[in-house]
This record gives sequence, structure tokens and C-alpha cells, in this order.
Amino acid sequence: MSTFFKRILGDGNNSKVNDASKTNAPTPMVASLQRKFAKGVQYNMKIVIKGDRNVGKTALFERLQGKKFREEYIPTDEIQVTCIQWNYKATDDVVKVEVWDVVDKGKPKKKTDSLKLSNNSIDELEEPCLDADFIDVFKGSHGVILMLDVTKSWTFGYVEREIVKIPDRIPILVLANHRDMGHHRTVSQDSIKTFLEDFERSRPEGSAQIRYAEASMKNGFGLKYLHKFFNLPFLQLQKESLLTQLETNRREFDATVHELNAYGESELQNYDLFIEQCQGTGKKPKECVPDTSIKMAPPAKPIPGMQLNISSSAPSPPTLSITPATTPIQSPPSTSTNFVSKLFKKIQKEEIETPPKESIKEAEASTSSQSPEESVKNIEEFVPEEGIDANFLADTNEKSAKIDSGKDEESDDADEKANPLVAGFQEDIDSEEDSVPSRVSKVQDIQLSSDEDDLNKLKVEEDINDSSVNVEEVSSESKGIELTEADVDFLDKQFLCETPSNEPSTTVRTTPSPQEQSKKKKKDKKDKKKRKSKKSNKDNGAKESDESKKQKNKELDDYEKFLADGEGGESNGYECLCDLEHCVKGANAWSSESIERAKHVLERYPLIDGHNDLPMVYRRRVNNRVDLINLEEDVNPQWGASHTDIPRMRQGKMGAQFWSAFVSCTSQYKDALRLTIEQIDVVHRMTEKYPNHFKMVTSADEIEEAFSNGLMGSLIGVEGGHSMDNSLAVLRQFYSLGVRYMTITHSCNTPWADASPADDNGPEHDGLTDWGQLVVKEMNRLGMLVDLSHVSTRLMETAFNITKAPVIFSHSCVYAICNTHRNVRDHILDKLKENGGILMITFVRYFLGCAPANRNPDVKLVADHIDYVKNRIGADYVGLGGDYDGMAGAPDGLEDVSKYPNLFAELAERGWTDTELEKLAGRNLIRVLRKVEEVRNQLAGEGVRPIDQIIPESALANRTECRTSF
Ligand SMILES: Nc1nc2c(ncn2[C@@H]2O[C@H](COP(=O)(O)OP(=O)(O)OP(=O)(O)O)[C@@H](O)[C@H]2O)c(=O)[nH]1
Ligand SMILES: [Mg+2]
Ligand SMILES: [Zn+2]
Repeated sequence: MSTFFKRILGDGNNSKVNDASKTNAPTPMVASLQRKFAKGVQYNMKIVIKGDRNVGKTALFERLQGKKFREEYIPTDEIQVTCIQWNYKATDDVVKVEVWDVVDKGKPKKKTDSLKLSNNSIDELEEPCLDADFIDVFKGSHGVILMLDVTKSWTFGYVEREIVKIPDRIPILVLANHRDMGHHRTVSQDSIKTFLEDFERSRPEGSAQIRYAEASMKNGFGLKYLHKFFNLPFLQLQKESLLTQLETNRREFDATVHELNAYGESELQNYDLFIEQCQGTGKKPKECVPDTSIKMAPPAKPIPGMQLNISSSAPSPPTLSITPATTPIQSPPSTSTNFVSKLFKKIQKEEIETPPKESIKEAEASTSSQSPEESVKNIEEFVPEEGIDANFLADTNEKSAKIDSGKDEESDDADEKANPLVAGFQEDIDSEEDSVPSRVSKVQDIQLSSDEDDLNKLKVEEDINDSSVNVEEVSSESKGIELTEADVDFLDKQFLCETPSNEPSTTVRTTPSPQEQSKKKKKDKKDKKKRKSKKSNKDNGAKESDESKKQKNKELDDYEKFLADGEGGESNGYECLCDLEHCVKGANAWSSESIERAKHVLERYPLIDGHNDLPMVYRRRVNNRVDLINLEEDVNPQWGASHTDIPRMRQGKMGAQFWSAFVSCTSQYKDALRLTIEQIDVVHRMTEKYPNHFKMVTSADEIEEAFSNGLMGSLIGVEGGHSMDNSLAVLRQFYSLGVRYMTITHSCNTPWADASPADDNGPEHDGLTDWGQLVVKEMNRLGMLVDLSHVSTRLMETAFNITKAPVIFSHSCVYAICNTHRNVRDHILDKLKENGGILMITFVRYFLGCAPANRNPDVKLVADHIDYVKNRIGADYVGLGGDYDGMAGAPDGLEDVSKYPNLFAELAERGWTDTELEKLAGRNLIRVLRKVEEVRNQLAGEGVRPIDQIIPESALANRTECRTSF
């Protein structure tokens, strides 16, 4: 067995190679587990543990194997995998759980001495490094445990960045580790939960569950929760298996109907022709026998490649196993599908015990006796040469009964039959019973996942006896890392582009020899008795699982209570090893001329971006403690990767920024107002802290003035009408605090306005209620920009009808290119032109690249959206609202705020004039703001008074519990 393979899966026997106490290598599976698996694994489940460096992934990995907690920190060099066994509730199903301790960036290693590469040309190669850069760890996964350390805020940043890369179909457990270090805690439970709630809302319907729990690997807190969590990936796996089988069934069904149709219409099914042939002189069809007895087909063959075992023994749900396309029991070494469907395509030859001669004979005999149908290759052979056996039907049953009993003398329970393609680790399954010394080589066919194309192809055939390795093929294709990467605007109602994969379940399988099968059956019978006696106890336990349903809001076990039974305690702080690398992918090259031109434009006229969520990052990562962060330096080492800091803003030639005072919709009817004021406070304090860079500005003139003084203007936008708590007084005071736009809604409806999901789900208020219309009017009167990003299309239409001033879309894209309700439809663009407002194109990957675009978002795609607006309504109505730090990921070439010039260079190369580029940068926004100020002044001149009308009580029905009535 290759050392490579051993590192990944353990070698399943008493390995000399692995010593987990010394290295990161996995431990071999214990004999009892091997035996357990040997009786037939119904499911193979893959669970991935992911997290920043030093959060306790390996500690969990080892806890899951029943090992003790280790204080010592040994960074893991590369991905390690082990197998554990787990049961779903009280059922007898054997679920083999393959646990992956993922390393994002490993250390490449020189090949080890034990490997002799036959191909000298690659002798010098380093062994491939098993890390998440090289392997798409989510492929074939059924669950992900995303770990963070509650004492290190950047490890939460890691979770925020990584969670969006996990395919929607995979259940996720966010595990906040180091709970025992509560006194050093810097990541609050609230901030994690709020983030997860927002994120969950942004996922497409039908996405898998995201759970949150706290844990301590030191004292074992949270492991019980984890055990229960496994139910989710298991049920997901079961669902996928069922769906795959249904799909195969459907295809087979169609094919059969097709075949029957064709056959029915062919000459073969023409009775006259048949009779003619039978009576004629030529070669008669075999069916021409003077016998009227009924001919029946042998028992139906199973659907090729699939075998469905539905067991009724377990109460619920039915157990089921998929048997992939059958491989001959003693198949020759195959070089096509195996272990490295996912991991480098190494084929490994496993030594296994040769069955005793008698059992080989038995097997052969049973194989030959088994094969009346096996030998039937076409319809001609359907009828035996000797003619029709009058008792065919009866015989069939009898024969098959005999065959069965020959194969399985002791089995009295179909459910107990060994799965013919049992999961791996069959070797040495019953060491104490094995007495057969002779050995044969056999290919163990192991599939960890199915997509072969995304991975490097490396086929290695290894002979266990001399440990030599033949590298047959090495391809340098890199894996498709892009696959699961989708941007998520944590704030936006957003859907990931990726279509949930319906890959078949991960399977690790070998074909057991007849001897192995028969042994297993014997064992199974023994085991069955034991299990039956245990079962009644277990059934009682099944009730327990209902509790997990109630746990949605009760994620945290009582830690204090837990401590009473545990040990608790301190641990040293550990050095930060977080990987802060920013990878700039696929940035397109522009001529230096274009880049220079772009920079000149931005030096002449302020680039005013419509939306940046840095204030939210302050809240989530440092609880709004502005002084903890130095924005004048790279912030990445300070609080984990993010898009914005002063050096990068300067590099990006920014002129002014609307900072978003965003609070989650979950705070609506609760403390949204306080939280919003806190975000406004963050903007003021952040601005005042860096007087050499920022200046608080509230008008068009002030933006230009700050710019001319070399300062970047700080503007405030409140993102979501829920922030104003249904009070026009609050709206007015927002204005006093410097707020210059309010987005009418975020992703939730307010009691007076419909958010964009209403486009899909139907309106609650037909856009805006009467009182909602007053909000728009009051904003006009105040001189506050009406922001229509995030609102329903109907609301946009209404707003256009009532607003006296131009509106903005602070961060949206074009619907014609990407059909999400967060984007702006053509007829709205036309109205926008009439209104004189602007659409500020956002960089949120999903809003750029969803269908019909279906493209990887990059600078060019952003430019396409901008060009679209220009072509439809003109360059006067477009601007930029990047949404940096409010989205995960960013388009290629626009990775952070330093990259704006790339976009301007791209547009310059598309023929945009300098004037048009200035308009895009800020001139359009300034024009709109000036107009809004003009309307304000005009209304003031007309003596229009503040709107005095309070929201009708009926609008707040059932939502008044947090309000004091006067
Ligand atoms: N106090 C305390 N220490 C923990 C806990 N979990 C892990 N540790 C310690 O934290 C350190 C890091 O744990 P590991 O499990 O090696 O972390 P890791 O995530 O695997 O780290 P990498 O392999 O470098 O990515 C070790 O010294 C552990 O002993 C915990 O819950 N509480
Ligand atoms: Mg580790
Ligand atoms: Zn938004």
C-alpha cells in the first residue's frame, strides 16, 4: 500500500508507518471497527473539519477517534483522514464516517525513501502536498465542521470567508471551540449567531442546515452535540442515495419502454411472419416448438449498476444501499476508477487473503449455477435450445432458492446479507479467524468522490511486496477550486450560483471474496442476536432525537453545567498562524497606458463609492471598538482578511465612500435603532481617528472640497428602513447625524415597504403603504437620497411616482444580465433615466454572474453591467457601489478597494471617454446629490413642514411588544 494512501486513509492493519502520537498520520482502524465494517457498510459518509490554523481541528479529529486531548500544539502538515463508526439513532445501519482534518496550505514534502518511482523523469518530484489548495475537500462531502477559536477573532473571520465556499447542499456545523477559555473570549456568541442568521437567509431555498455550537476539545464539551449533528449529513446522504436510485430507475424505465416499443413494432413481434417462418422450410425460429406451455423469463436482472436493498428491520427510515456497477470478484488490476477519483488517482493493489480452494470452487460453482440469466446475451438466447420447460416458472423459484442456499446456507434474513460491495478496510477483517496464508494481489477499488476531471491525475500502481510505485500519468491540471466559490453579500438577499451537486455518495468499497462474504454472514448471524437484545433499549433512545428538532434556538448546552462534570481549565495562548494571503486570481492585464489614464481620471475627480460595509466589520470582529484597529496599516493581520483599509483605499484612488450603517433584519422590532446609531457612531469615530485621510462630509460641495484637500469624504448610508423603527422622527435624526441615504428596505419587509424577495414571493404592501410613501416624501424634504437597492420592483415603481428628487440604487446590478430580484429591470432603468437618478453597480459576485450570464465574475463582467446601463440609458445614470466588506469574495481583478483603477482601465479600453469615466466615478453621484439638495431647498422655500403623521397602529399589529405606548 502506498504511504500516500496510508496517510490519507490509514492502512487498516497494524501499520508500521503510522504513529499518530508522533506525527499527523492517521491511526489505523481498530480491529473491532474493521470487523464491524466488514459485516457490510450501508453508508459511507464524509465529514470535513475545516478552520483557521490552531483552532483545534486536530484536537477534534483525535477526540472523534476516542483519543485524549493533547496540550502540545503540533501544526498539521497536510490533510489527514480517519474512519470512525457512527450509528443513525437506534438503527443498526453501519455508517462509516470518513473524517477529514483539512489543512489549507500544507508543506510540500520530498518523496519518501520507501517509494521507488519507476519513471525517472519525475523521480525528483516532491510528493504532492495534500492540502485544500490541491484537493477540493468539499467534493463528495456530506457535512462540514467549521471550527473557530472564541479567543481569536480572526478565526471567526475565516469562518465568514469560508462558509460561502461550501456547497449549499452540505450541512454545516459552526463549532466555536476553546469554550473553556471563556475569560479570554473575543468572539461573542451573538456576533456569530447574527452572522449565521444573515447568511442563512441569503442562501437559496432548500439549502442544507447551518448549526452553531460551542465546544471545548480540552474537556470534551460539545461532542455530544456533534454526535447528534451527524444526523443531518447522514439524512442528506440518504436522500442523495435515494434520488440517485430514483433517477436510475427512471432512466431504466424509459429505456425499457423504448425497447418494448421498438420490439413490438419489429418483425419479431409479427405473428403472421412468425407462423410463416414456422411453417416454412428454412431455418425455423427457436420458438417454433409444438408446445403450448408458458415460457417465462428468468428472474429479472437487477438494474445494471444498482442494487437497492430496502431493509424493513429498522423502524425508520428504511436502510438502503447502493451497489455501484458490479466488478468481477477477482477482477484484474484496473487502472480506471479507484481511490483517486478524488485523490490523485492512485491505484493500489491490496493483498488479501486467498479464499481456501474449496471456497473458490464453491464460488465458481455458485457463479456458474447462478448464471442462467448471466449467459443470456440477447433475445435469441432467451429460450434454451432444448425447448421450453413446462415447469419453468416453478423451477425458477426452486433453482434460485437452491442457488441462494448454496451461497448463503446460514442466512435467514435478506436484510442481513452482506453488501457485496462493502466499504473499504476489508483486509484483515477477522484476523483471529483467518488461517489462510496464501495471498493474491487484488485491486481495491475505492472511490472517494466522483469528479475525476477536476483533480490532478496520478495513477500509481503499487506492488505491496516491493513498495515500488509506477507513476503512469501525471497531469498538471489544477483542481477546480472555482467550483464552489460563490460570493455572498452577507447583507444581501442572495443566492449562490452553484447548482447543488447531486454526485453520488462517497463510497469506499471493495469486492469481498466469496469466502469473506460467507464469513461475514456467519458473523452477522451471531451479531444479529446480540443486536436484537440491544435493540429494545435503543428504541427508547430514538425518542431522544426529537429533541434535536427543538434545538434550533437552544444550541448551547449549558456549559456551566457541563463543567460540573468535566474538568475545565486553562490553556496557553498560541501564536497566530493564520494564513492571511490574498490571492489575486485572473486579474486581467491592461495596458499601462489605460491604467495610467484610469488613475489620472480618479486623481482629477473623486471616486465616490455607494456602499462599503466596513462599519459592520468593526461590529462583528471587534465589537465596534474602533481603537483596536489601525486602519492606516494593513488590517488583515489585525482582524483577518477584509477588503478595506486606508493604504488600499489610497491605492484604489478613492475620493469618498458611503459607509453603510447596516444592522441585520433580525434586529427589526427589537434593538435595530440602537445598533444603527452604534454603526453611525463607528463611522464618525473612524473618520475622526484619521484626520489626515478622512473627512466627514454631508453635501456635494463638501465631497469636492475634501477631495481638493486630499481627503477622502466619509458619508453615511443607512441600509434598510427597519433601522428607523417606524418613526419619521428617527429618520430626521438620522439626517442630523449625517446620514445621506437610506435604503428603503434591506432583505426584509418593514410594516410599510416590500423588500425585493417580494418580486418572487408576492407583495405584502403592494410596494409601499400610504405611510411608506410619506417616508419617501420626508426624505425628499430632508435632502436624503432615496436608495432603491434591495426593494421590490413594485416599490421602485411607486417611488418613481412620488419622489420629487432623483433616486439612487446604492449597490445593485442589471437584471437583464443576471436575473435576481436584487438587480434592476429594464423598465426601471428607463424610469431611472426619466428620474435623473443613478444605478451604482455593485461587485457582489452573484448579482453580477447569475443566469443568464452564468459567468465567473471578473472586471470584465462588471464592465458589462456598466456598459449595459450606458447603452440603454446613457453614461449619466451609472455609478459604483462595490459593497466591499459586505460580500465574501469579490470579482477577479477587483479583489479589494485598491483595485478600482482596473475597472476604469477596462472601460477606457472599451472606448469610454475621460468625461464618461469621471461621471461613473463620481460626477453622476454629485449631480444627483446636488439635485436632492436643490429639492430640499425648494421644499423648504415652499414652507413644507416635517411630516407629523405617525405610523398607523394597525401597521404594527403584533409587533409592539418592545414598544412603550404613550
Ligand atoms: N484550552 C483549549 N485548548 C485547545 C482546545 N482545542 C485545541 N486546543 C489546543 O490548541 C492547540 C491547537 O490545536 P490543534 O488541534 O492542533 O489545532 P489545529 O486546528 O489542528 O491546528 P493546525 O493543524 O495548525 O491547523 C493545541 O495546543 C491544542 O491543545 C480547547 O478547546 N481548549
Ligand atoms: Mg491540526
Ligand atoms: Zn446590501
